[in-house]
Amino acid sequence: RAAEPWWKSAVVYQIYPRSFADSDGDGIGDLGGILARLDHLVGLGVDVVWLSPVYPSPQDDNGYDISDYRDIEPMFGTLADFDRLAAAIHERGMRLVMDLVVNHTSDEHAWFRESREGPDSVKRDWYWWRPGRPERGAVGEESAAPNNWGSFFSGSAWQYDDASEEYYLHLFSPKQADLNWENPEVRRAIHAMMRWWLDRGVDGFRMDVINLISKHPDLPDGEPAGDGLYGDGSPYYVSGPRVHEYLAEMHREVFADRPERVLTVGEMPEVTLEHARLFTDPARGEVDMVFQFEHVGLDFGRHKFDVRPLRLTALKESLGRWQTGLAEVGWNSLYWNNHDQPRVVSRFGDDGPRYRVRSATMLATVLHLHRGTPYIYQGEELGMTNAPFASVEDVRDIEALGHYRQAIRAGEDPARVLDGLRARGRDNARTPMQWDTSEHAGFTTGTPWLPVNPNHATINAAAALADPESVYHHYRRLIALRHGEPTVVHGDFTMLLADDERLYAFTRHYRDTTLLTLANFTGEQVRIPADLATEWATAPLVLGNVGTAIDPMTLRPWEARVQRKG
Ligand code: ISL
Repeated sequence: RAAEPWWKSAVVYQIYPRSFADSDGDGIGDLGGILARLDHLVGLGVDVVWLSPVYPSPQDDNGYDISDYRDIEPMFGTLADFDRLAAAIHERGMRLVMDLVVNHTSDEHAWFRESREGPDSVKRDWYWWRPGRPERGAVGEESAAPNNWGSFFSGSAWQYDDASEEYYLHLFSPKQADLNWENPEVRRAIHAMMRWWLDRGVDGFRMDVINLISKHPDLPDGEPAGDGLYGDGSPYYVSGPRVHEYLAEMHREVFADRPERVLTVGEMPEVTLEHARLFTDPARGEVDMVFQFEHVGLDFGRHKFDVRPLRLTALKESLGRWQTGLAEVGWNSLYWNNHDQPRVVSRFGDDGPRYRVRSATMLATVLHLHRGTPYIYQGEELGMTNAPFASVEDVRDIEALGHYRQAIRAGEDPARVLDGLRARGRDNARTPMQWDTSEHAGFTTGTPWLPVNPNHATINAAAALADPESVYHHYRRLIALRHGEPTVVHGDFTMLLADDERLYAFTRHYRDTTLLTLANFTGEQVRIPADLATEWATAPLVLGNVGTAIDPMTLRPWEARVQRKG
């Protein structure tokens, strides 16, 4: 196993800088704030810090709209602050992974400004400019757009530019213009930028929507989607025609001949297991692992804001299939949360006072005992919950606001649309980190850009550190277990009780050791099926969330346990 890459036994911690810690009182988190809080991560025991984007940006999508790839957003600090932070992370034995957002740039990026100068600009072809279709409507209107694709943030995926009388493609907001990867100069500029960051000492990249970078060059209309307002362009850009070629080229140009082994993780909405196997097959040299979205889409109705209950059997079928599918070739990333997802304890657990800690630690146990690299999103280790947004006035996220406007225009009931935002809106993940009981939870001395969750009076890092039974200490124990027990890293995976709607059970096996993970996804006591109970009755407890006295026949509400044989 000596040749195994370091990231197979690593745990990654994601920081969303604007909501982590504010060092200068402007109400927005920054690099100085992160530096001052590194001990929190050291105590937890994580190996890698991933920073969501800290580059200069108009912040239309909180930094996922980058206007300069080689600098730091002034609100977050300077390049010198960045170098200090990187050095401090390295001194503590951790690594640093940067977000890489290269499907699109800000419309304020110098490349786009130049591209926008007109059809003769040498950078015109760096983006997707197309004339309108006058036969469909008045040029300049959405109806005459080059095709019928809708954007991820509602509305058309095309923005009209008056000066040149053409439209440009934006799969996300109009301020996030899609780069044209067909153009080799675009790819070379991105590779050079990536090498520049690696030379500065970063240890890897989390690649934003990297499976969307290759578009079918004809940009064909899509079939009517969802509410029928726009066409679904995804067949023409999800894992598009040249994406594997582009990632293999990037690997050759940026990563292949560097002395150090870096981490590359591709964020890939709608990626299939079949493509993921190709993306992560080491022999192909594309990326180390992908973020897939299947398990966080099982409770969607017509769309993400249309809330349906999760069926546990569906979750097990999905995660189990990914475990098996990437067992021989490739590697999984494991996550419940990130800055785009609602808080998992509110979504799949119970965030009420009685069972919040129990259900959060149960969910953590299940995830961290799977095979793959776990990602912890800031505040998840405290069992932070969704936020109580009183009205749409409290919502900041561009995706949620776009959906709200579109749904109201389509005649939906505002109260119900707001319920959807409360359950699924991305701001749930973006309320400030809860450090202590002080006014703004120790996040800032100013006014936070998004209000702190009032429950910081009880849910906060200071309280969690002081309580050995807290969610924080449970995460710490799970991370230590992964570092000390090779079965958690390397063991093969077998799902048990696949048809059970209440219990999640699986084993991991490596050499002479088998670990059983058994978890109750309900707030009721549940009997363990007799043969499983008998088989494991005397196996010692490695880790659990209800103390050390386990009942071999039943699981208490939201109980999780890991037992060992061999
Ligand atoms: O948030 C989502 C769930 O509805 C997705 O549509 C999300 O936009 C998608 O997963 C891509 O996410 C990434 O790229 C976006 C950015 O807004 C997200 O924050 C980022 O994680 C565009 O850069």
